[in-house]
Amino acid sequence: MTMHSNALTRLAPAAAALCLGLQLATASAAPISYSEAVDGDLPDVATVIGTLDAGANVITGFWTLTPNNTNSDFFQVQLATGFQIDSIVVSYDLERAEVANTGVYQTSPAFLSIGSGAGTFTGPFTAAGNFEAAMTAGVILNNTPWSVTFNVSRTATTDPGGPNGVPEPGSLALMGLALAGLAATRRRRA
Ligand SMILES: [Ca+2]
Repeated sequence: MTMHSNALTRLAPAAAALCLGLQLATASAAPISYSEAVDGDLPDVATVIGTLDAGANVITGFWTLTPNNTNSDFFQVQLATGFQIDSIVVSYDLERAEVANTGVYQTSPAFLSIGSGAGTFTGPFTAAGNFEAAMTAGVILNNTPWSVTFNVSRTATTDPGGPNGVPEPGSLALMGLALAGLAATRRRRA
């Protein structure tokens, strides 16, 4: 057996590994969906509650008058390499929360103040790291709801299969045929 005739057997595992890698990359977790009503009251010290995925990552909570009359809800989310935050939407009823003091920041790799109060903060924010929302209200009606939505997409350079982010079976088959053809060509030349 010549060195060239081994090309196919060397390339086949590589092609299989490549296909598996693409499948794993697209079989990612769903966008974050955190609700204080379901998942528990957020603490007043920011803790990471999840990693952002493509789509609308929605965190909802509510300010309560108990136990300390100044309920503060802090949380952090992580942005992985290959994703970007297109916009962050902070929403609450100003009529119910007169002294809301809320802020959204990127805390790593560098500190960046993104915006305060209710509103839409338009990115894209592309630096992988941690983002924090500090939701604090002073004068509120009890059980005033708030929400923070991170709209996330894949960055263009890491999108494996176009706008939908899903590799087409046809393109994978073509890639396999190309690798097999390359191996066959090199074998014939041997
Ligand atoms: Ca709360």
